Amino acid sequence: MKNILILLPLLALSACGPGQPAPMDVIPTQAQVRWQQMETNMFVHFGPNTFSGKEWGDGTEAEDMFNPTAMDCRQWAATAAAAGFKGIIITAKHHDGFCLWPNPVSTHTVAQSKWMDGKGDVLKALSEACKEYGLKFGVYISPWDRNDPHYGSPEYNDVFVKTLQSALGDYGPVFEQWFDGANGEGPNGKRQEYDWPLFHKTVRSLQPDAQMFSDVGPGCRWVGNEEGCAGRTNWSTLNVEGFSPGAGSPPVDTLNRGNRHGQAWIPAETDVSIRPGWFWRESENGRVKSLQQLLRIYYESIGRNSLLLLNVPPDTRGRIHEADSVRLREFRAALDEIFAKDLAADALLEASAKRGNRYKAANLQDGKYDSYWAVPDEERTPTLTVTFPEERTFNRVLLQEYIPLGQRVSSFAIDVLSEGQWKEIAAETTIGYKRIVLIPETTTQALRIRITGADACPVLNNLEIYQDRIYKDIATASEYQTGTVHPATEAQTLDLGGVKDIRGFRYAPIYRGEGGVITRYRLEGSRDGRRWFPIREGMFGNIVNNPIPQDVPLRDEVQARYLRLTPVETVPEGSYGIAALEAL
Ligand code: FUL
Repeated sequence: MKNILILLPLLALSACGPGQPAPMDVIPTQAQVRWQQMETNMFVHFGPNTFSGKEWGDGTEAEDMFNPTAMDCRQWAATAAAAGFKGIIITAKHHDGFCLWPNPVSTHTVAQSKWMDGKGDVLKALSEACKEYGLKFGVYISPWDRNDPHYGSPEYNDVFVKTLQSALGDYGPVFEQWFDGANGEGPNGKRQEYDWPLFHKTVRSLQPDAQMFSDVGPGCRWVGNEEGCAGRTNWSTLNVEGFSPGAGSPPVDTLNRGNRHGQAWIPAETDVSIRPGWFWRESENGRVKSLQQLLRIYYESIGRNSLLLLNVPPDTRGRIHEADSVRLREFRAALDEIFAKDLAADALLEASAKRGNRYKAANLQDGKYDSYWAVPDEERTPTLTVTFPEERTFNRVLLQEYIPLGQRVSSFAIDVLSEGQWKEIAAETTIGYKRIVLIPETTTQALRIRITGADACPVLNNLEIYQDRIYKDIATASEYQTGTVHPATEAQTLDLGGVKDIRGFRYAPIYRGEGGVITRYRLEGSRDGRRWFPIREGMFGNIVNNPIPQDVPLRDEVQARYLRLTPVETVPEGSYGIAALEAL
């Protein structure tokens, strides 16, 4: 009996060839793998800003401002589930400090509002709706708080820990805790020194499986922009030593691409809004992203080794507006059509190197996550030949690395057989959890995936091939991509041709273009161009991260022929770009 037991492992080894490839030094936790498999989640920005039209509230908003008229979290969950999302993350507390649940350590919450006579609780309603629709539930809780009187003192860290305990302790499992990097001034003008180790410990003790998002993780990282675009090269590993969320984070292009051989497994999450802003506003009902823009985002996030967190902000009723839900249905239908038929499902796969039958190339076609194709340890540049039963036409190649063993491939190429010759049609870098390569439409009977660089023997678990007839490969377009650049000392004057009633104004920086942005401003008006009167001073919320046009409503209508916008602060210092200044 003893002998047989000893022999068994040996027999297993000789029958199946070498064992499982050794993992890389840095690999994901099981919870991180499950998180990555969710692929698309819905972000929900909701709070006082929904009612004020601001992107960043300043914390002085009256609690009664939050008063949804037909609140329905089940409608959000139903919309998310129908769109194929796997989870919802809600702004439980944004920078204005208002809590969407009765947070016992705050006096600026739903409990102080007249909504549902102060008995309402958005986190309770949403967590229950998520459960009903089979979705996971996550929370965004901003450390920056422009309302809390303790902000800017050590006591605030304790208040924030209690806030986390309340939001994470009372509503069941939380799959992701979103920590925003913004760290501005509190109500008394002071900034806070955040106790990150304490915040992390608190989250871990209450929700051990929750992925913590920030610029530098520890669970997952910001992708470095709010446009829905992960790096074409995208490592899930990141160097974190010496960095912190917010101002102390690595440069945005590093966040976008990660670090090869980075110290920790911190994959990218791409957060982007379906509308120009993060919060709902009436004026943007006609500016919901087009199907083509959403498909571009899909390919540049999910298709580039990132999760997609698509923001769909509810309106003042507390419902997802029809303009957004219709677009989401179109998006789902398009994805279903594009990915309906895997043209590689019945192809013959032949690998240039073999690691025994257990790791055969056909594992790439079996639809099982944990069964993969692997080659011998010393083999770094294997080739996989894919032969179809007959000629096929396609334009997408989808590859997946088996990330529980780490991210290994650093470059690969795709060749197609054309008149008896192999012709290279794509040369790319990383693969990661999922990579979708957009290639020109090709008709052929065979193609070849050539791994051209890897840090350890490549291990892939999936190959699929598709023909996408919907996405047109648009360039990212914006109406505000051109403009002029001015020294920060120069004001902008707008002449409306005659005295008009003005209810607000729009400043548009040069989107993805030259020049910096105005972050703080002074606005004045004049009827004759000589005598000027002050209208307001303010700050453009979130404009550095998301340089979209800023519409600023005025509290009281003014009559003026001229408007003058003077920069008070620009980022970077010294100059700013302007694509438009308009009266609303
Ligand atoms: C940013 C915030 O400042 C924005 O308002 C928004 O919540 C976005 C998702 O994160 O850092």
